[in-house]
Amino acid sequence: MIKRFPWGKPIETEAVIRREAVVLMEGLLQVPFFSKVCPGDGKASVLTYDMGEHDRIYGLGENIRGINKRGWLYVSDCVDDPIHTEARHNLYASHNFFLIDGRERFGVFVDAPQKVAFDLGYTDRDRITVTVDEGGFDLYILEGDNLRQMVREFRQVIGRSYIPPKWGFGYGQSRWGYKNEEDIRQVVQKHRDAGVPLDSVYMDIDYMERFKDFTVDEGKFPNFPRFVEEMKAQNIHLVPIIDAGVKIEEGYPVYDEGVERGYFCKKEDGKEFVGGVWPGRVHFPDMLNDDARRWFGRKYKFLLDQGIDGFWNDMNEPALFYGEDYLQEVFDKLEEYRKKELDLHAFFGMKNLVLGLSNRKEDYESFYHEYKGQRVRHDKVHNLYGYYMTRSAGEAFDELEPDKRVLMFSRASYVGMHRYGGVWTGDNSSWWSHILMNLQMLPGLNMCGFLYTGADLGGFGCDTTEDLLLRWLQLGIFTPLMRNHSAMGTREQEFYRFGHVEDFRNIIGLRYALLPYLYSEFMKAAAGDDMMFLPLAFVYPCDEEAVLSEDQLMVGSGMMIAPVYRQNARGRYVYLPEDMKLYRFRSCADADTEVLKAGHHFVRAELNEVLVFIRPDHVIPLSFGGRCVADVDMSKLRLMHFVRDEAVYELYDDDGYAKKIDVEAGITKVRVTADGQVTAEGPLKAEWTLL
Ligand code: MIG
Repeated sequence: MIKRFPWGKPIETEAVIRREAVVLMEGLLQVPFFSKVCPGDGKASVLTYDMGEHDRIYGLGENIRGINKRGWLYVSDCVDDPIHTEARHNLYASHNFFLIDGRERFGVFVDAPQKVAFDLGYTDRDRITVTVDEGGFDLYILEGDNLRQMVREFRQVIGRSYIPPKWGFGYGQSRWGYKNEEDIRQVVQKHRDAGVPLDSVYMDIDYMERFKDFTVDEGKFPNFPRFVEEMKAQNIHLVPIIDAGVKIEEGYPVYDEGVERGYFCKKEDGKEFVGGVWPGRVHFPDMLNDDARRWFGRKYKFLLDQGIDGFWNDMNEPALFYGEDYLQEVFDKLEEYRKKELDLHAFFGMKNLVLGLSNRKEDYESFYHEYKGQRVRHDKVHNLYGYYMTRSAGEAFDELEPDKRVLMFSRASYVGMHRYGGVWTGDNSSWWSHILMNLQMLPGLNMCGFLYTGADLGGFGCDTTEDLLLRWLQLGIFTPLMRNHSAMGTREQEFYRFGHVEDFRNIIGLRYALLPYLYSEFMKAAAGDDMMFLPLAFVYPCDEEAVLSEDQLMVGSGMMIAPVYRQNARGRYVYLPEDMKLYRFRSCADADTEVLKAGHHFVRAELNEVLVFIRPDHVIPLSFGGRCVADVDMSKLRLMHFVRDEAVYELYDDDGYAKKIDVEAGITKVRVTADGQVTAEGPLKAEWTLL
């Protein structure tokens, strides 16, 4: 059961959309579990909970550190900061839902669009302190005895997760710096020539005319619709980026209309707030204002009309290189420094002045939204901005493309946005530790409704290496969003920059072999408000070693993964909570298998080998691969199997586009008996072989 404890006048976020399924409680003072509740009137509110020594905490979505989040201070305050070290407190998202399991078991969702701090045993290792910045909020408390079931209950009230088109499960190649059609053609050609599958190429900010949203630079793309066609003919989807800030430039229709209709965020004095981002000076569309949101969403039509069917929304924390008013102050102050002797204090004062220009608190406090008929200062709703930008697109797609799914994922997000798009996890780095971070984030994201998600494979910042990319892909082949992306100025990291083409062909090819399973598991999770990536703790709650596992995950119903994330490793330790069958893949056509007993094992995995573990009495469908998602032949399927008695797999499939989903109707039941008999019942007519 979920109970809601409102405090003050919460700002409606529309994260929870099934209010009727939640029991409304009177006030905060009745809140169970928390030992101290200090609802702040005009100041921050504080809740504290005393943990048992070995209580574990799961959730908080996109955040650094472990699957068990205990022992750190996490802050919900969406920010664009590309250095994701373990010292960080906040990233691009605010996902305020977590579960505690141990002496007691309960769930907490702090529905508050302002800043919220989760001190989970940071100040005092046995205490949780949740601090909500000034303002009202809704506190939701869930009780239950099964973690996965509790997540489902939460997910039911926040609404169904976004579902991408099936091609969105294909491999995507991206790089900040592809200049024009020719660059993109080359990327595609090189994949096709080498037999490395590919479904999409991403277009970063350079495709635009001077970084203006909803424009295409004609110098670089002389006939864009024709180019989109040319790519489609090769089964390649182009996916352009859209940034939050709108360039200030007279004669640019998005700017002109926005000013004329009053759709940009304004300051106290009624003038539009001016910030600096890639296009130079920009205004921020008021995504929280219904009319402005509808207006901005309709702008995506410009690209949809040219054949585009996927987008990524960036810079929507919103990122702010500088606020113009403050920039002027800084210039003035620098003039003063010119006259000073730069001693220790003066020098650092000057330096910090410039460093402090970006994403500055006072700037976020200086502009307003028109939200549900009220004027609301930005910092009070800061964490909703990316959510509402993506919502603006999602709502427009429902009108413009009622029958066809459009690919959409965002950088900034809040719970609720999961209904409109997925997320990628932002500017990670080419560090080995970030493979593990990618893995550890997945269950938390799923808990908060974000199923369509993935990291920049190979790492965004810094220089990658071939082995790092290979190892990262070995995790990436399981994530719904599988995209290789990197920053301008870093080492190029398309597969063909490296020597071992075959390894890339095999690993990426394996993704396409796994597609029937991954798509089926994703769709069932979305339709059933379930998780696709689970901590072992959620499946084996009574097995202490499983509960403590931080570097393995369950993927769907029958599979466990344990990727290698250390350089020069030739294998790794894996814990098996029960007997499992290991498939060690070198390609989608070449695997050796071995049944391993429950317990600890050192499992070999060379740089070209992927480990997949199957639970007893489970089977997993595999295709023969393909050069793109459309190529994958669902009429010839193989089965990975570990059958002692009997296994039944419910394989869901559909056309990959329809927005209306009927899971029951799309399921084919595949039954395998211990003696290897395969029977199938359902819409899919396939030839089955055992692998
Ligand atoms: O400030 O568009 O996270 O994926 O390549 C950098 C350029 C802006 C940040 C995104 C990244 C993208 C980059 N953008």
